[in-house]
Amino acid sequence: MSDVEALNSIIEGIRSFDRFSILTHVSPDGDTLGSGIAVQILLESLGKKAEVVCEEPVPHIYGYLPNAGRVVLPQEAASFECVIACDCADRQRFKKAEHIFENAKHTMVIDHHFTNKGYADANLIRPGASAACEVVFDLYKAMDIPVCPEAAVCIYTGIVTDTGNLTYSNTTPHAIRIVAELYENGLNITEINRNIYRTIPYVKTRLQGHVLSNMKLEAGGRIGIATVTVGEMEAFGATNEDCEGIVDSVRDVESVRVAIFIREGRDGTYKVSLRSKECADVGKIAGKYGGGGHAAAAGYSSKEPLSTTIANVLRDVSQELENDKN
Ligand SMILES: [Mn+2]
Repeated sequence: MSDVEALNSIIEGIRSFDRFSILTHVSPDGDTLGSGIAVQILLESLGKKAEVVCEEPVPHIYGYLPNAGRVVLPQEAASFECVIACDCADRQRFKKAEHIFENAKHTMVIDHHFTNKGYADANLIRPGASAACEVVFDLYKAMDIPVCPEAAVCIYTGIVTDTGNLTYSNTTPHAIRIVAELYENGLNITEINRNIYRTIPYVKTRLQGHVLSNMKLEAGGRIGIATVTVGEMEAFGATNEDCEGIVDSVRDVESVRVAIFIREGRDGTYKVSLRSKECADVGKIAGKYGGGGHAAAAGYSSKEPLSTTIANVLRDVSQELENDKN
C-alpha cells in the first residue's frame, strides 16, 4: 500500500467511527503522548469521543500537555470500537491495553518506526519522519483541520523530544518547517522548553549526581556504564522517572562511544538502556535480549543478576565496537 493510500485509509477510519481508544506506549515519552493527545484533539474537533490510554501515569514532566489529566490507565479505560495506536512499533508496546486492541472492530496505527510491520487494519507508518507527531501534523493538514494551540503544544513536544531539540540525525527539514509554522502561529516554545528541560525535581538532580559520580569507563574509555539499585533510589526518595536522561549524560562523556545504564526494577529485573554515538548498533544487542529500539538508542530487560547482566552487556557492546572500528 502506498503512503497516500495509507493516509486515506486512516482518514476513512476516522470518518467512519464515532468512538476511539488511542493507545500509547509503555515508558511514555513526549512523542507517544504528544501524538496520542493531538489525535484525541483532532477527533474531538470532529465531535467524536476519544480516550487516550497509557499503561503508566503521565510522567511529571509531561503534566503540562493539554488533556494530560484525562489520560487513563488500561484498567480504567473503555473498549471503544476503533483503536488508534500512536508511536507504537509493535503490540508489545501496549501489552496491558492489548484487550482494547483485541476488542476493537477496527484498528489503526500512526507511527514512524521502521521496524513497524503494520499490525493493524490501517497503518500509516513513515520511517522517514522524525516523530509520530510529524505524521499527525500531516494528518491535520490532509484533513484540513486547523492545528489549534493545544494541538500545537502536543505536536511540538513530540518533535523536539524525539529529535533532541531538532539536533539528532533523525531530524528532517519537514520537522523544522512544522516547528517554524507552529511558532509563527504563536506557540510558546520558551515555556515548553522550560517545562521539559528546566523544571527538574531536586531529588532527581541529587540522584543523578550520585549515579554519575559512580559511573565507570571500560574498553579504554569507549564504553561508559552506570547503574542504580532500588535501594539507592529509595535512599534519595527518587522514582524511575528520576533516572530519565542518565544514559544520555553517560553518552555525552568525551571518550564514550557506547553508553550503558542499568536500573534495577521493583520486580527484581534489570532495565538496560543503551546509547551509541553512531559507531555500534545497540538496537541489535537489545534485540538479542527481546528488547527494542534502533541503532543509536535501544533497551531491554534482563532477569539475570546484576553482575551477569553487566558482564553480558559489556561483552556484547565490546563485540559491536570491534565489528565497527569507525
Ligand atoms: Mn516517536
